[in-house]
Amino acid sequence: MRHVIVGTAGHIDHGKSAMVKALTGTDPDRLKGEQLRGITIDLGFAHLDLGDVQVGFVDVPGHEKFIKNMLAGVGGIDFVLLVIAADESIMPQTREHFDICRLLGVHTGIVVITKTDMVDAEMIELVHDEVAEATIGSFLERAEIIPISSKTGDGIDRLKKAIHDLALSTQPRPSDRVLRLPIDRAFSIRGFGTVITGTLTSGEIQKDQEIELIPGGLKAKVRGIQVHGNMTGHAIAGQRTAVNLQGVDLADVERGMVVTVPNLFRATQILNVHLQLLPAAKPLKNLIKVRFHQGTLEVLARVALIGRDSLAPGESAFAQLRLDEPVFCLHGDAFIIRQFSPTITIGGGIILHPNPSKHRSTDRQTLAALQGLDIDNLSEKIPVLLAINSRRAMDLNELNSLLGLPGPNIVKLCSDLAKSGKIIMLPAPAPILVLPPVVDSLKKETLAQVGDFHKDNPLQKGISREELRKRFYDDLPFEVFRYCLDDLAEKHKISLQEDMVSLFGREVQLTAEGQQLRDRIEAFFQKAGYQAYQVADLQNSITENPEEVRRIFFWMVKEKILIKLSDDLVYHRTTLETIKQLIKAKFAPGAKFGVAEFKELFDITRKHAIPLLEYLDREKFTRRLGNDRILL
Ligand SMILES: Nc1nc2c(ncn2[C@@H]2O[C@H](COP(=O)(O)OP(=O)(O)OP(=O)(O)O)[C@@H](O)[C@H]2O)c(=O)[nH]1
Ligand SMILES: [Mg+2]
Repeated sequence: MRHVIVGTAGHIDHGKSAMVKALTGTDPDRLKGEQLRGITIDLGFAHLDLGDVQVGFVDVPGHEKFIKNMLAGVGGIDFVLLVIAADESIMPQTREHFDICRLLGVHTGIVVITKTDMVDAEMIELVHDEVAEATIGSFLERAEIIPISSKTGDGIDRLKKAIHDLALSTQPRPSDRVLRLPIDRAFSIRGFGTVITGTLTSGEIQKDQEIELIPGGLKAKVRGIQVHGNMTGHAIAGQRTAVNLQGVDLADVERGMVVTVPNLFRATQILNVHLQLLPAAKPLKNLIKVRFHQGTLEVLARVALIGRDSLAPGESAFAQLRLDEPVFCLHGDAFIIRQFSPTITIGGGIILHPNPSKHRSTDRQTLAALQGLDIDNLSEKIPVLLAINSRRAMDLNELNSLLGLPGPNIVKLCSDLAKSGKIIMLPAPAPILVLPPVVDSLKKETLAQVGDFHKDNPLQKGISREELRKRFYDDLPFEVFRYCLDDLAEKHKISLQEDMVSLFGREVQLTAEGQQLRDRIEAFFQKAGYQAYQVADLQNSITENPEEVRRIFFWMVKEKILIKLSDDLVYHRTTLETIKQLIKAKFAPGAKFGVAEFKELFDITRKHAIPLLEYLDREKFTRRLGNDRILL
């Protein structure tokens, strides 16, 4: 079963709505004003069942004042029926609608010549020739041209068959995109609450799923779904869909918002685009204000041309659009711009970056980046998107908020890129993506920093990890820091010990004078033996250069040459070793001894004995049991 959305296009009064009614039996002009005035004001919808093809019609208004509404409908169509009345032939909105379809990337359609009952055969022939000429070089160049009369029913069956055949021969919509349903109508039904409708342009929607409305970020639950008037559990891309939302008020929903999956996308106000100016437009000046249309939304925007002051008719260029309000767009979306006043369509194009960073890049850099994104191959764009990101790493969700691919697809794309070495992908709840040159320069900076630290602090084993991280990796996920350190350690560039980072193979270096002091301090504590000294004793004993003595003393404590049991109790490590050996010689494992015995054995006071015994307990050499110790 194929589902297609077919849009009408064409000048006012050329018979678009009459044609839809002749095809489907449904009058798409549903508003009172429309029926009274005989013109279409807003979008109309109808459904045609052609067996293996289900067609949803989006009927648009032809009046130039309502092009805004036409644009809200044309965004989601698979192909167009360009309607031209036989008695008037090509008129201004015929051209404008045709241009809009071209700019939005509509790639196929059918030309319908209506009102054939009002003219003779020769006239139809003439219109036929005009159409053939006007479509040369466009997506409609090879389109069927079908004359019909909605009044007599002439040609309607032929048109149905053409729609059926074209539906089957057009590419199905890519299913590899996440849910997007740009809202074109919102209303409230008593007993149900808020209902929105729109063309499901990508992905699918399920009953009971949670959705988010962007912009605004409102969350809601899908209470029910209708496709062509029938309740259903889910709807897929290419279907006209009505969704009953639970948890939002009608006042919070409007045309232009998009229904999508929760917690992935953000609205944006700056877009980097490739912009094409129509040949019939006036030259476009830099920073001019325009009306921006994408999906079902319209906002005012300023066009900042990149690297040029103006754009000539028919030309194309890269530009930045600065929008008055936030919108939800993705890389690859097509858009239209219309002149601020009078409102006529002047151009359109493709969004290349929906959320460019605000940092100042030169025009040259921006141009190069945009050229890198203006290509077909999706996987080649990913390193470009990483490179132009203002931060040095991105997580997978952040990347995907620009692309909108389903989870498994984006993971596969990135894993393949990582395998070929084009990016580095680090495991994390949302994998972290970083470019190899970024990691290379981080590692370089890290090595230089560790080296400098050694120079400035010869007595310290190394720089603390945290200090290093803060200095170079503060804006980066922890995974990147760990990856760089682990990689440097693996390559024997650095050593990692506890929380210290040092250059590989580096020993603590003392000057000759420092070495001498170190020896004297060591001798001092060795001489003390079991009668431990205090730090103050040391300062009284070695009086010159107290600052250096302190530094070396603390370094020796860190190196565990000296063991500090408390502020006034410092032992040389060999003394503590001797104590252990003597206890072992005197007692068998499991034997008990008391504080008195211990004091006696080493001829020390209680003041020293207790901290020493507690130290031995901590070392798991002894275990306390009441007032006694058990040798382990
Ligand atoms: N004789 C004849 N009249 C037609 C035919 N198709 C449409 N009309 C008449 O032309 C007028 C306009 O038709 P619509 O279908 O409303 O035209 P439209 O293109 O939808 O107009 P807008 O939506 O306002 O742009 C109506 O009065 C129709 O009855 C046709 O094939 N033959
Ligand atoms: Mg109409």
